[in-house]
Amino acid sequence: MIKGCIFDLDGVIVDTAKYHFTAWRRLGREFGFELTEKQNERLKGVSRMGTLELILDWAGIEKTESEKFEMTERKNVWYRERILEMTESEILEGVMPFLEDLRAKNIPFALGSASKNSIPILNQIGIKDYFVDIIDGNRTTRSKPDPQTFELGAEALNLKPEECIVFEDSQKGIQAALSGGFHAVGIGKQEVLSKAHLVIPNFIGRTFEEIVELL
Ligand code: B16
Ligand code: MG
Repeated sequence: MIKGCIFDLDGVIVDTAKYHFTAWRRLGREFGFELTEKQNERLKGVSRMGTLELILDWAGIEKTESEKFEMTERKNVWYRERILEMTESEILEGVMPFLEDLRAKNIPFALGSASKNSIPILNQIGIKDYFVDIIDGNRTTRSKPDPQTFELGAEALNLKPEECIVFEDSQKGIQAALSGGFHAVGIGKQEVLSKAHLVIPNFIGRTFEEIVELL
């Protein structure tokens, strides 16, 4: 029986992928690399350092550990400048009614994100206190596709993986949910997230019961 939910943040609750993209492209341009939208797709759900390493690899550039650290810090300053301007109007359509539906039915839910900026983002959009717990990149030691993020989420909800639905927009996140034994719902395109148990384009008009029935 499904008793709780775990939500990814970027791409599920808000569309911060576009802000990550702008900041990574700015960094790439410093060493003559032009990041494309298509490459950005592959960065979804990947940790900050993992993202830089992929970009350097695509650009054919090598950097020392301390240079890489400095680069990720700089990118994060640009990214944070943008997210600190976010407002609740940036919550993706359909998300608030869905969260309210869960609350009305006493279905507990947690956040399960790779981002180390999840708390400032949730504060900006005013929904931090909706979550039983916030599992993010500051609390995990293994990145998606490892299931650790969602396992900690289930623990916080006091539920087993098979009692939780994970909502994810990235292939790595879906992989993480599946390997942890969760019900995996993809938010986005069927062709991108085909491994998920169910794919929906967004939360508009959805209820918890309807999703459970479709699984
Ligand atoms: P930060 P999610 C992920 O968030 C993003 O999808 C990914 O693009 C980003 O690199 C990662 O967070 C780390 O973010 O630099 O803020 O720590 O989709 O798992 O909510
Ligand atoms: Mg995501």
